[in-house]
Formats: sequence, C-alpha cells, structure tokens
Amino acid sequence: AQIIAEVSRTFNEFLLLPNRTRTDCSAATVDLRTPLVRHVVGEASAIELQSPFTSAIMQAVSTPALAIALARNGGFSFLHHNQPIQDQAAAVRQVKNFKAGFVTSDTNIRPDDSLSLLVDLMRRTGHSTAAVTHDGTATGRLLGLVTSRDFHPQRHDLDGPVSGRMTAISDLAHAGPDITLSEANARLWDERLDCLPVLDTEGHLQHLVFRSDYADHKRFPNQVVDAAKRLRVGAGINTHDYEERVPALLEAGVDALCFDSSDGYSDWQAQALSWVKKHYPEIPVGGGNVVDGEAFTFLAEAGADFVKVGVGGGSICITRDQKGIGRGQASAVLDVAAARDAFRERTGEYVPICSDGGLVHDYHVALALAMGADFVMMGRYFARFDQASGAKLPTRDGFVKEYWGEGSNRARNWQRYGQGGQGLIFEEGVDGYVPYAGDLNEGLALTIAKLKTTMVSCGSTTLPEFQSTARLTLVSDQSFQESHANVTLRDAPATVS
Ligand code: MZP
Repeated sequence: AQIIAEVSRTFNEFLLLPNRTRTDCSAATVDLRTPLVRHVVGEASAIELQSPFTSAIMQAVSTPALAIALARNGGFSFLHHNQPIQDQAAAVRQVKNFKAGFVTSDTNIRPDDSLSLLVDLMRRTGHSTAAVTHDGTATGRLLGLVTSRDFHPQRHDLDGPVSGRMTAISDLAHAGPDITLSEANARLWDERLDCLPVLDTEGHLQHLVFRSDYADHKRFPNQVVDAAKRLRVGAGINTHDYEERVPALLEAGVDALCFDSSDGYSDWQAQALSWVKKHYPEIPVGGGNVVDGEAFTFLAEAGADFVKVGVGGGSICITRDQKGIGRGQASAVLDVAAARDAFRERTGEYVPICSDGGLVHDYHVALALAMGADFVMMGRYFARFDQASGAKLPTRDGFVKEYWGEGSNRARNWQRYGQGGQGLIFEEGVDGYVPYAGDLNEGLALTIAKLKTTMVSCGSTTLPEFQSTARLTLVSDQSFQESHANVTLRDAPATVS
C-alpha cells in the first residue's frame, strides 16, 4: 500500500488570518457570485450563482419549497433522485412553474377538500396563501383564501373542510384583465390590501397578486432566474436508471444535473457521464464525490461540468466507521482545488468544485471557499429550516427537525452506495434530529452576512480574490480552546467547582 504522508485534516483545524482591509472593501461591496458549471477561462459560466450555497441531494433537504427559497436567495438546489422518475420530474416542474406574486393553478382547491391536502399542496408549491375556487381550477369563481396565518404548516393532524377556515374576500378589490403586475402591486400598497384577484373580461379569476410578494421583489434581489424569469433548479441522478431519468428531467425543465454517489471515482460514473454528454450535450452535469486530485481529473476528463468533494464527513454519515473510507474535508478540498487549477492551466477550462458535507459552523463555509471551493453543499444546515421536508417536533427545550442520511435504513438510497447489487446491505448513514432554525430566508441571510464580514477582514470583495489571497493557519488543541468564550454565560446555570 502507498502511505500518503500528509495528515488528513478537517475545517476545525484551521483559522483565517486577517489581511489588510482596503477602504473600498465592505460588506456592501462584497460580491458572492460564483460559477456553477464548467466554462472556458475568460468566459462566463452558463449558470452563475449569486451566492455560493447549494442544498444536498437528500430527501430530508431538497424539497421544491426549499429549492424555491434557496434560488430566491441566489443559491441552487438539487432535487433528490431516490423517488420514481415521474415524481422527481413533477418536483422540478413545481419549481419551474413558481411565479412570485401569482398563485398557480395547482394551489387552487375545492371547498370540500381537506385542510391537510391544502397544507401539503402549499408546502409543495412554496406558497403561503392558497385560493379556494368553486371547481378547483384557476379560472373558477373565487370563494375564499387560506393564508398561512390560519394554520400551522407543520401540523398534519389538521383536517376538516376548508370552508371553515376561509377568509372572506368581500373587502378585496378586483382588478380587470389588463392590469400589469407593477400596477397591481402599486394598488395593493395604496389601498392597503393583502390580495388582489385579477379577473378576465367575463369576471372569472385569472390569478391572485399578493402584497407580500411585492415586498419579496425587494427582498430577493439575487434570485437565480434564466431569460424566462423562471427560478433555476437542479436534480440528482444515479448510474442505474439515467437513460430514462435524464430525458424526463430535461422535459420538466431542469437546469443542471448531478450524479449523486458516495464514491464517484468509478468507471460507472465515467460511462454515465459520457452517455449524458453524448445524448444531451446542452445540459450541465456534475460528478462526484471524490476526495483527491486524481479522482477529480478522472471525472473532469470524462466530461463532468463540476465536481463534488467529500466522503465520510457528512453529519449523518458513518461511511468511515463502516468501511474505513474517506478523508478530512479540508485536505480533500485543498488537494482537489490544486488539481482543478492544474486542469485549468492544461486545458483552458475551469471546472468548479463543490465542498459537500461536514460544514458544522457558519465559518466553515468561509474556510471551504478560502481553500478553493467554488461553492458549498449542505444538508444538516438546510434540514433545520421550515422549507425542508423533515417533521418539526417539540422537545422540552424548543423544537427539532428530522434529518436522516441517504444511506440510512429510512432512506434506503441504494443507488448512491456501491454495495454490490440492488439494495442497501448495511447502513452508511443515520436517522436523527437537528435543532429547528425557522425560516430559510432569515437563517441564510445571517450566514451570508457572516461570510461577507469574514471576507472583508481578509481584504477580499470577490470569491476568486478570497481564494487567491486568503491566509490560513493550523490551530493547536490549546488555541482551539482559546477560541471559545471562557466565562460563565449569564443564562447558564451557575456552577461551583
Ligand atoms: P452535512 O451537510 O449534513 O454534513 O452533509 C450532507 C452531505 O452528506 C450530503 O450532501 C451527501 O454528500 C452526504 N450524505 C448524505 N447521506 C449520507 C449518508 O447517509 C451522506 N451517509 O453521507
């Protein structure tokens, strides 16, 4: 066997040194744009993120609602593939059909349908308000509205006819068929209305415009959209059914694909990549996961448009315990980033890399980017938010959300794990809980604020500048202890030792 001399290191072992901060360097001038997919050096990537965050290809994480919220905040989601092809394609369509300010037809519902069905529809479509029409179609007569104020979206025990929960609309003004979105918004604000039904010439409902969505336009200046102003979304695929899955996802309008594997350094993945590239050269497709430069180069040469880095570091992952395979995430990112740069010098093409899994603290995102990652992928982080699929459960101290690994018995995503056949022979992931963290929009804004402030301390206003100028230092156990507060916190119980 060959012994690699370098110790396998993780993010907790590093800190950033402050660099000189210029007067023009402030949180307001930091630009977090980053390429998602391969591009010729000097040209723009076909998909550029406004902030370097992607959500994990996991059942407990990347729902359509989360994909919508993340895209509106400048990031990108990959909807999971551990579901029938038609269900994954329908999830892609839900994101692509999302239109800020409009209720789409699939959130219209008949008055005798149950609230739990309505809750489910609204969660899947990412809407906080739904229309109740007499025949359940977008053009049906509007009977009432159900808003998120009327129920708790996480409580599936709610049931009973919707009519009991309807909000009267008699005090809402109606708009004619020719009203533009901006005119409608202006009127909503002027007349202090929450909602404006837009009617056709015969008085039938066309759609609803909500005032809160007008605020959203201001609130989400970084939405990741293509020419048709539709949100962008990706999808995970595997090396087993890609010949059927890829065309269905393309038909649904997916923007990028990613092979989802716990070990992407394989002939299976190279063959599947070249099949996609041959049949659908227009769709970007990522590969992974890998932990070293050799494996990166293998996938980049096989056609991968980006490569995910990380084996065994995920918060729900027990692959290292079970199989003894993996590498500290910091060492993996540093090694792969060096290979990405060598590939760029040799070919003139830039293949972005993603640091996937094992990011425990917000500052780990900054470390991963400083070490060369172009963007990060997170599971635990996003699973904590309202928009993720896990149930929100009460505890003595607050709430938790369910979060389970793709290699757990609960997920049984055997396509992700090469265990020699059809099925998961042993678990490589666990099923657990993470602390509930509320709304993604607020949580991610805080993380982005911290990232920008870190970059300012390091004297950088762009990610390429941060990657090339950041200075990192290894920390000893003792200096790691020094990093934390060393007083008794006011709200902690007093102890006498
Ligand atoms: P984390 O953000 O929760 O630390 O890690 C999420 C990542 O862990 C995913 O993007 C995926 O690469 C990986 N993952 C997902 N399921 C498992 C498992 O069951 C796993 N072992 O390792």
